[in-house]
Amino acid sequence: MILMNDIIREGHPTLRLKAKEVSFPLSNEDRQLCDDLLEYVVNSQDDKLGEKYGLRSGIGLAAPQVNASKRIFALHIPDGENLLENFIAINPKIISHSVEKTYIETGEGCLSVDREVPGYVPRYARITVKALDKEGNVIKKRLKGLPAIAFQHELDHLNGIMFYDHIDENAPYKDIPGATAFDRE
Ligand code: SB7
Ligand code: NI
Repeated sequence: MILMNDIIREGHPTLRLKAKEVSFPLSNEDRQLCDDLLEYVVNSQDDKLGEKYGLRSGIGLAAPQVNASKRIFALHIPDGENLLENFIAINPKIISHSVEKTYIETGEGCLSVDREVPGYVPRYARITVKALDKEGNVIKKRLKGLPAIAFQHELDHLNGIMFYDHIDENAPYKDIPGATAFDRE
């Protein structure tokens, strides 16, 4: 089971690597990694289990964050629409995106970053994505809102990119041309 101590923090070199594609059929090790990532995001959003195991709540977790440089992440976004609930993405890709951008009004956070970094993180407002599931089936989805933002945050982790790389240091709350704010609340 993944606990906070298993999550590497900024400064660890693995977070800056381009993670490796996963091959199929999945090894037992990769299968376990998928399940562990998903278990973390689900448990961390459960008040009781989160408290019991001391988990910081997160809607997503990428393999590099547990020091496994592989193209895998898990997302659990209970939003009624059911688009990214209990979702595991292997070798994920954005196949097309809107011109329009979006950003979370209150900024982003990261389980690998133990500080608040203020500022807008520009993301594509709408994306069409492809990924493989554990059996190697191709999953294709159109995402907007928080699911689209979270998918881009996790995909960045597979490419060694941190959310604050996107923030304008000199003007963190500068207007982003062509962007509509997304209100998480
Ligand atoms: C805000 C938070 C996340 C994604 C998008 C906006 C996920 C935070 C947890 N993670 O560090 C996952 O990489
Ligand atoms: Ni993160």
